[in-house]
Amino acid sequence: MPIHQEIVGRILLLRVDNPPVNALSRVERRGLIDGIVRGADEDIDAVVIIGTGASFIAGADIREFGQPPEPPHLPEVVEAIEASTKPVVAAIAGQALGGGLEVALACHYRLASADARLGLPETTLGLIPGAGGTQRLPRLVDPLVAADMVATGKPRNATSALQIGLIDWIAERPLEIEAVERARDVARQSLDGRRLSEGNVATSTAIIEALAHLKADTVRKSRGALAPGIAIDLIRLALQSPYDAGVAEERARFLELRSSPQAAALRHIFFAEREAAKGQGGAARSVARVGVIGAGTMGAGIAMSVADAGFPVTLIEQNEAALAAGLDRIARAYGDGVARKRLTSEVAAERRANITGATDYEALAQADLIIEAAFETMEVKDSIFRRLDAVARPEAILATNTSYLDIDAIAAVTDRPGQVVGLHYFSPANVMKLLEIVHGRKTDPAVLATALAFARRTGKIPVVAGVCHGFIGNRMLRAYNREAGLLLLEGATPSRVDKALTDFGMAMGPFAVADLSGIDIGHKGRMVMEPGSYEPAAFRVHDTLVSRGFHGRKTGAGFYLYCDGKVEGDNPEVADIVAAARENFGVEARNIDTHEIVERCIFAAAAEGLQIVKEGIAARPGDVDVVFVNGYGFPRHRGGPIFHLNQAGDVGVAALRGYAQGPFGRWWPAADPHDSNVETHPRGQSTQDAA
Ligand code: 3H9
Repeated sequence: MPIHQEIVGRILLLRVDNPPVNALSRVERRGLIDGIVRGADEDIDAVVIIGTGASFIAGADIREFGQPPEPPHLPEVVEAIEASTKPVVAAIAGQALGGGLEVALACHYRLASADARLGLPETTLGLIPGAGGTQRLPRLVDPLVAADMVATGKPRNATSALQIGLIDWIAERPLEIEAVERARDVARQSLDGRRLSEGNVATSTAIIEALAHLKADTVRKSRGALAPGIAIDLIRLALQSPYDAGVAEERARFLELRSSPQAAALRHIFFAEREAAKGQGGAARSVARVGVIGAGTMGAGIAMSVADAGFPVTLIEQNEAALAAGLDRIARAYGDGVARKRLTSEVAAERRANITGATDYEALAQADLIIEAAFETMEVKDSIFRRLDAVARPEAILATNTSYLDIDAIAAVTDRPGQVVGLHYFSPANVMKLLEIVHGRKTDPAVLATALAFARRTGKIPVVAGVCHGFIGNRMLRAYNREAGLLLLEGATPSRVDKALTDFGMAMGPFAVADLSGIDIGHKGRMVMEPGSYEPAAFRVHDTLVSRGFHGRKTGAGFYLYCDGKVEGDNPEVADIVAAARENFGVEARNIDTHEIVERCIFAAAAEGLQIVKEGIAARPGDVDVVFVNGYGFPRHRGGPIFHLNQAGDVGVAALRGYAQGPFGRWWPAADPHDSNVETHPRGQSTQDAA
């Protein structure tokens, strides 16, 4: 039985036992109702709901969302719990998320251990709480706090939960023992005021106005994701309508969203991230000490990311001045985090203290993992890896943060090519979640497993890639940028392309990104590429801008003009440069609609992604989606470029084939989602019926 019943004295313990996270599927829902029925018996004074293992209940079983809902539904379960005539105490260790928190909210008392995390993360899955969460929560905590919790999905720790009134107590003794004692204490007390659905919410015009502001802000930041705004509407409804009306509306909206494409996309990316993080065989070795080479922006960010996870880090620079500048950059970044209230000064000091600077490679002699983040040329990498090979312990793993260079060539300069791996971080490395782990031809499986485990320990979302120019993400980005560049020649403007793509949900448009990162950076990269390995027409405008000194934001002009770092408008020179490029390449300008702009750029990334899978550079399409969502600003609620292409079905495939016939069609790889070599639905997740 997934819900074990046990009687301790006259207290009935209901133990939820559905490893690994005690998600609620049909059997647990049934078991909870049965438990509440048993609790009504005369020999029971009170009921405790507790999880087995490290979690209370991590929510509804997400895997069931692909199938028709089966009774008993969670709303029935929570109503039964709340209606119990005997007090019910939720004893929360670990996660009480989504439906798990809704169960706890239906209980009459909530006791949590210090490690508890309580939240309603449904919006991150394209849903809203569907079992009374939006209606009970604002009857317990400040409605604005409730609105923030449902909109962001961010969980609260036990201390914060106690502060906002979400729980009654933090356990001071072993959870189960204290829960039974608390249940005994409350057993004879009246349940008046303990059933949240019976309570009212104190409201005011000021609160309603604040909710309206929060909603406007949330909708703007959601980039087209629907659930967060709807969740706030439901909190407002809780303030303005009786509980029954609110909960009926919540259920209706939940069912609507459950079968939406956005929910299917977000489930896809949820499972794809977990699949990508799994090992591919090989036992992980332990990593206790880490070295980082290079204290520039990237190296400093990597050092912080590692130090934040509690590892001692030795940061190496070539000389004292460069080292001091790097350590200063790190100190300022932590100071900034404190000023913005992202962390306390104590935590910042602890993390900062994990980083020690040195200029001598001998300081790396004890490191288990050394991550090189130096200048991006083969000569520099070559010399660093030779030196590392000489000083590092024989079992130490040598990693490079290169974004493009050939890891096999880097490994070949060492006597331990099996110990060499790519760890491609994204900037800022202490913030961005994505980490491409690049395995070379000779990388030992244990080294790969260690890199994956290390990535997870440092809070990253890892994806394994094989060696090719740009690995997974930058290779897809090149295809995406190629189409954006060609669209300029064919008649679009930078601002139209950028707007179409940000309206689609991209965090920024490709030309705004080019200006931000420096148009000269891409230009330099192309200069060392094999001639014929990229489309010159697509980047002629970029290259001409660079030759005229327009490198983007840092020079005050690129595709756009800037004043004090803010966009002032289009750069008027671009139109002439585009006209000249058109003439040069014999391209006629035409009217290009928004649909084509988005389709060309996104499908180009998807097609390249499919090709990457076909070549075995990525293991599965889900990995490709995870990379573009977490490293390149692709809207999560669209599931990634390949998922998006799949959702377009036959129309999408026809469009791909059409582009492959177009004037620059030779750049479109032949792979398409119907290709038998590319399994686009890992783990049996269907994109069409996953809702
Ligand atoms: C909901 O509750 C709707 C209700 O409002 C209304 C209903 C009417 N279901 O992440 P991990 C699996 S919506 C099924 O690697 P961690 C996960 O796939 C739900 N499976 O561990 C993985 O499986 P595998 C609201 C789930 O320790 C394994 O558990 N709840 C679920 O890093 C371990 O997961 C959420 O959104 C689930 N709900 O993190 C919570 N959760 O080993 C979603 C996990 O086969 N979950 N699995 O790959 C999480 O945020 C994290 O998993 C958690 C643990 C923090 C719990």
